[in-house]
This record gives sequence, structure tokens and C-alpha cells, in this order.
Amino acid sequence: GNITLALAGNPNTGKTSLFNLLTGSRQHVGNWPGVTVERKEGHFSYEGMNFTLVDLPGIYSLGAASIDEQVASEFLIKEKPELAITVVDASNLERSLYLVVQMLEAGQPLIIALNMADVAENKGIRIHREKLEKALGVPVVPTVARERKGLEDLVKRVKDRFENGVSLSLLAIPYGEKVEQSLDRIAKNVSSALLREANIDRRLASIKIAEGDPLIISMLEKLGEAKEVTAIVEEENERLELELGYDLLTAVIERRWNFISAITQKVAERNLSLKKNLS
Ligand code: GDP
Ligand code: K
Ligand code: MG
Repeated sequence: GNITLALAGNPNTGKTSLFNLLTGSRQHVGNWPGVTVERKEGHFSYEGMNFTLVDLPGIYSLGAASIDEQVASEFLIKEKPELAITVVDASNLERSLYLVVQMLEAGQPLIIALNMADVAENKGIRIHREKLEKALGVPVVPTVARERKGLEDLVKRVKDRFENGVSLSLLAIPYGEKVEQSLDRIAKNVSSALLREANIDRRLASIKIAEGDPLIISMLEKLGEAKEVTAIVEEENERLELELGYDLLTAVIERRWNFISAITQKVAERNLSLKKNLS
């Protein structure tokens, strides 16, 4: 069979470089349906396994703030790639982790390619690979795409995931009691029709609704549930404004960044003596 892999990550993290190295000349370029965003798809084989790799547009978060975000988010939700290779810029770990965390919350199985390891080193930044793996519960493979480094390891880890079965690494971020109360209330009020249509569980539905995810909102509208759910979100926003001083969406984003910042502090080490002397 053929296994579909998505290549995701922030802009300029090395996705296309990795894509080209992995697929070589076995690639074709088209457009995503309805938009003029380039869609690159390629193929590679490794030890008898055949993979299709889709190079997603570079984005900082899942959502609909741009066409690129819409294209990437819809691909992940609708086509459910069996595994994503999420490219992370090792020299910009904190910023890169937001997308990783969102993908994990969405139940997307993934492997992190910790790229730009050379740039990080020049900046005196060391990432503890094993600590990062532990903190997120996913494999992390250091790569330097520009120098073809780490590719073999990356492909091996991809293959391992399929040999050992791709486990769903659901990540539960601690949003705090007051926010959890809101998420629970929203979760209780979505229909099983919505969960079926979106193919997600209650908690994820509530997080996506809190984020105003356009795909979920349009599904709610189609099912005639949008008004009721919006009213609940507005009530929860009012409550949180009183209790926390900000609304549900702000709370979700802030707690995610707190979670990411705590991880970054644990796994990234700044060592000035590692820094190459540029003078
Ligand atoms: P994309 O926007 O994520 O597709 O990133 P690209 O693959 O286009 O890479 C952006 C730039 O970073 C290009 O100039 C690459 O040559 C360079 N690049 C990619 N990987 C590495 C790496 O590991 N180290 C360094 N120093 N540069 C890299
Ligand atoms: K680019
Ligand atoms: Mg690219």
C-alpha cells in the first residue's frame, strides 16, 4: 500500500528542502483546489514501504487567518494523513512549537524533524532531544537539510512508526479549572452528528469551537447548531471576562504559550561558549 505523509511547519524551516531530498525527481506540482496555492506531492520508498509526501504551505498555526492556514488545516482534517513530519526550526524552538502543540491536540500523529540544527549551534543553542521527546511524547530527529544530515534517521523513524503501529499521541494541555469549565460546557452541547461529521471527539470539538475554527463553525451552521453553540460561547466569554479578565479564545492561546514556554525552558540550553566566534 501507499502511506500518505504530510510535511508541515512554519515558513522557512526547511520543508521544501527536506521534500526535495526525500522525493528527488519523483514529484509533481499542482494547485490546491479552488486556490492558487502551490501543491507539491512526491513519492519515496524505504525498505519496501512506499510513501506519498505532501508539502503543506508554511504556517504558524492551524486556523483560517490566511489561505495557507486554511489549505493546511483542511488537508489535515479532511485527508487525515497517517503521519505528519513536522519541521521545527531548532534555532526558533518556542515559536515553532505552537503548531506542533495544535497538531498534537488535534490528534495528528507526527514526528518532529528538528531542522536548522547548525543555525541553532551557531547561536549557542542546544536542544535536548530526549527531553523534548518526553515532554511532547513524539519522536524528535535532528536534521540539517542544507547538508543532507539526519535524513536516514528521519526515514528510519518514520518506518518504525508504521512497523510499531502509529499511536495517537493526544496531548492534553492544562487549561486551568475555569477554562476547562467552559470547554466542558461546550463539549456537552455539541451533537453527535457534529462529532461524526468532523470525525473528532468532544474535547477537541470544544477546543476548535473556542478557537472559532471555520470548518467546525460551518459544520455547526449546516447542522443548525451554530446559534445555540455561539450563545454558550458568548456566555462563557462573559463569565471568563469577569473571573479572569479575558475571553475563552485568549485564555486558550495564553495557556498554550505558557505550556510551550515551560517546555522550551526545560529542553533548550543557551551556552555562550558554544557560540561560534564571529568577530
Ligand atoms: P520552507 O519554507 O520550510 O519550505 O523552507 P526551505 O526548504 O525553502 O528553506 C528555507 C531556507 O533555509 C533555504 O535557503 C534553505 O536552503 C535553508 N535551509 C533549509 N534547511 C536548512 C538547515 O538545516 N540549515 C541551514 N543553515 N539552512 C537550511
Ligand atoms: K520558502
Ligand atoms: Mg516551502
